[in-house]
Amino acid sequence: MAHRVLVTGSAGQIGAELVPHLRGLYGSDSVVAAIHRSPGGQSLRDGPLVTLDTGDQAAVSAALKEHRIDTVYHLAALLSATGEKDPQLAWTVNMDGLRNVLEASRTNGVSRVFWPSSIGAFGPDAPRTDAPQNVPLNPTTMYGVTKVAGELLCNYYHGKYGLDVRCLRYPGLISNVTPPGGGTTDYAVEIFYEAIRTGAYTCFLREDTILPMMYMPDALKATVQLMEAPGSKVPRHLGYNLAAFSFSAGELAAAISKRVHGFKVSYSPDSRQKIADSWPQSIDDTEARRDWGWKPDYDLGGMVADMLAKLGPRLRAEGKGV
Ligand code: AKB
Repeated sequence: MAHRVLVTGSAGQIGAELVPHLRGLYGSDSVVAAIHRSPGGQSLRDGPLVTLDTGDQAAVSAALKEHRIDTVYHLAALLSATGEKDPQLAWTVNMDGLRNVLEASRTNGVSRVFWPSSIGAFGPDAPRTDAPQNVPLNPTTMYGVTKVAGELLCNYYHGKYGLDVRCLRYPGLISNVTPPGGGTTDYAVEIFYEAIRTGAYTCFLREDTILPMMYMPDALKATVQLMEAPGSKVPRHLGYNLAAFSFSAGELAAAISKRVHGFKVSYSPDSRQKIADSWPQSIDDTEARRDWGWKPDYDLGGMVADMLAKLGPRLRAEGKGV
């Protein structure tokens, strides 16, 4: 079936790669990239591009109608560290935006919606290792509160209106295209840029901090796989746990040091440490594997090798490599 897709938050870390990926699958004209404040990169301009404030439900509705959208990927959101700096704004952007998108989708005949939940949905009451799918979710950040409430809202729209909303609990995502902003797992991307640019990095988390992570190609694969799975394979409309690998900040630094000689890492934990400490170190994604066949391609070594192979030549060409 031909798709007509809208991606909100297209200039963000996931959107910047999901838009070209979906355009490759469905055709450039079929995927409308929506941006808000940030203009985003050149690749977003290879197809339809609109400016859209998801805080404005009428504007979301109008965009869905004008572009005859049947599938929405609603990615526009604030991340955990930014959310702790301004919890009111995090609630407004993350919750009002989601409600507006769900309501506009159901009233405009959209057939499928994707929404990203996160490991941020977990709190200290979840087991630290292999956090199961169904476990008390008592997050201690506003970001986490919006992720839990958002999952419940998605599930409500499915139960009440039959809107086919699908959600993933992403781990920290690592990519060489668009750096994230305002997240707790951002160190795992910044460290690559600094290894190449300066040969030194000061990490804002402790060396022994272990978090679940994933390389962006796997995140794109999981997202499309979930969205293309037949309804019979997606019984869950709350977030699916999604995992690839876990590592400590020290283990990542060591893996990079093997390939970047003389790389120096120091540790100066800040307020983000408390957020990281409230999240599990690894999560159990058995249900995603069982229901729709999820399996990651990258492990830590594969991710590090590919990040350096892609980012190194690019930054050096820009005159930014050591
Ligand atoms: C963050 O650190 O806030 C995000 C996330 C894990 O949801 N990357």
